[in-house]
Amino acid sequence: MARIFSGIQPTGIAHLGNYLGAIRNWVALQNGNEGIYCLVDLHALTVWVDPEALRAQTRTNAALLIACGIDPARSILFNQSAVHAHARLAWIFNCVARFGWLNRMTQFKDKAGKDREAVSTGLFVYPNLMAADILAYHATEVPVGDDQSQHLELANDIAQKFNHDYGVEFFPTITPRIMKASARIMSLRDGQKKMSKSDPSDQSRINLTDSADVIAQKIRRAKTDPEPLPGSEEGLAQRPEAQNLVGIYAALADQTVAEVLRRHEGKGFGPFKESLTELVESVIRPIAEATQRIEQDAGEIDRILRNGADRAAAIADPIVTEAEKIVGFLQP
Ligand code: AQP
Repeated sequence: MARIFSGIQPTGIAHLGNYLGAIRNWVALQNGNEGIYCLVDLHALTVWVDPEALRAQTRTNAALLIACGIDPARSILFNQSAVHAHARLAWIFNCVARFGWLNRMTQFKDKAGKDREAVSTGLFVYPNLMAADILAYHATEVPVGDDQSQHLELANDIAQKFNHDYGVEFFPTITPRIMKASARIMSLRDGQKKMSKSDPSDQSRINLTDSADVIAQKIRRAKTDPEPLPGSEEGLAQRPEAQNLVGIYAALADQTVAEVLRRHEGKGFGPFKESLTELVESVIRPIAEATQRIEQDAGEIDRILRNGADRAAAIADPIVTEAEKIVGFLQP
């Protein structure tokens, strides 16, 4: 039985990319593993977020995860700030990780853009906190989208350097679990950019709480090209938007891209988008309805998260206390 850790930022509402790249995988991995799933509100603070919105989005995303199939009786579901071990270990990792390592992180470059001087220092050390999230549990399996691969490599570098510097074999090696087929779902407005909660255009993503009408409208307006669908994958080269829509279809239908193309070869995007809309709606409708139901009892969501935090702390506190002993903190 492996210990799995993964997290999602409550910076907005989880979208189809989060679902296909991560959440769907988390649900499946609950069988036969110990799942620890976290609403990473400390990470959310690395860019400005309104406090009331952060609280509300933390509850909504908790409801969404439960609606998607995360079972809080089996898995541990909690919000990161409620377990202090994350911040304690992150500080130690801030002192282990090297500035140059963080400087190479492409997510930082993308998010900071041209105005590096003005972004929070939290955004820069984000990967150290992510390493702490995982290693505070000695988790070894991390199911994430492909966009997080570089951060996981860095987490392993940090673990190794800690072990080496202090002459211990304390932190284990992390294995990323990346579902290649749906690892990177792209924006509906720009096939070169990943679908993201923080994209200013709501038209760029399908939120897991979107109504059928909104889904239909977003897919109808999704950027495409004038060519019909090709019969094989080579025909999708240099057509990022077409590739993205076919990829979403394949991931949701549990088919290969080749199978989807065989079935839709020669069709224009009008009819293909209609089939895709039906498929997306059939997956999202039950999730959105269950989320609405669960959200009506905010007290129950808070109880679930409190209970999850207690269970998480029971695992992480002794591990982080041991790390603190290793680095030489006096524990009177
Ligand atoms: N477009 C995507 N395709 C596949 N997987 C994705 N993930 C995110 N976007 C895609 C995966 O979802 C998990 C949770 O992501 P996150 O909330 O921690 O942060 P993120 O990767 O930065 O996602 P967003 O939506 O782009 O959030 P914002 O805009 O707040 O930064 C991760 O496993 C991620 O790989």
